[in-house]
Amino acid sequence: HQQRMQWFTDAKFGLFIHYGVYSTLGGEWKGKPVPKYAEWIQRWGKITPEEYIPLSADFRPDALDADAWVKRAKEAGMKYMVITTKHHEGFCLWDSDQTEFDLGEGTEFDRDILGELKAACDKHGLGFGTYYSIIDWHHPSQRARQASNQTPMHDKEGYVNYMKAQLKELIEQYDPAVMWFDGDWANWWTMEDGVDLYNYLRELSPDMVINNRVAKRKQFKKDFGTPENFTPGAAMDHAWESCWTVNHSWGFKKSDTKWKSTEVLIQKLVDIVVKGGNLLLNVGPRADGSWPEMSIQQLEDMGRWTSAHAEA
Ligand code: FUL
Repeated sequence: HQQRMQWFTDAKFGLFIHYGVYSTLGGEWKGKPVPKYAEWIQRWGKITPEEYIPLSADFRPDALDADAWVKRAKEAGMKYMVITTKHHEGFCLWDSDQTEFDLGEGTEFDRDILGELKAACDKHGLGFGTYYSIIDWHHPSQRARQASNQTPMHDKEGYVNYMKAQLKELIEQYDPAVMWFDGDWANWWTMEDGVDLYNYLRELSPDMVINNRVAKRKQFKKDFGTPENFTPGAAMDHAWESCWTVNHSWGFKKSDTKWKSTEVLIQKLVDIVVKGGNLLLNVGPRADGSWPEMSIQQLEDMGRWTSAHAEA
């Protein structure tokens, strides 16, 4: 365990990317900004699956330059990245055999963006990580829950098999160094389910680092803890990574101008590193793959600081 985790605890600083069909809306529905996180717009904007699914046709990452993304991270001092390969909306950023709601059949765009990012990470020496949500608002097992939180989970076994098949695809195609789960709070997801999934992945990829949201995050500590918008007050007896975003929303949101200052971001990095953790700092690209100017600026500013203070 110690040896498997070493590169991760040494890494200290990584790039988080929230990117999906929600990026096409930029946090606005029918001309109006929708409150809260932009990647939750389907829920908070009460968008029906009939309205949401066709939006995937607008998701065309034509301006995505994998090399430029990874270089921005590297120059900021980051050692790995984690990208949302499937957020709660259920859309998959790779051509999955398990669904048509993906960057494959779902759109006319035919580049393998995860493959491009993985290749760029390999080229520049960064670890490549994949975020995968357990909650899936598109999958038939949970689609009805959109309307009411009381609807029982339908065919859980079928959905768990779907997840396992997709995770196997991600591992076989992109060999991620980190698997970053989310959505562990779903009331139908148990500690036992999480431990089973963890063991399944451990066998498929013995060295992959897996976050604690694979099971119930409050009880499960393997492989690392995931405080969100929060930095613990002291060092901990297990590996951990705090995630923060450069503004307020994780996914691209046009109306979100609450950019954190470079000073605040550097203070967070230092505070986290002295306590033995990692900082996973998030950027939300626009649907076409370009980044908001401010986030490019913030990473450049951090790079000036990290390179001046880098250990020999
Ligand atoms: C949360 C999610 O619900 C947010 O949308 C975001 O992905 C954040 C990092 O984790 O649990």
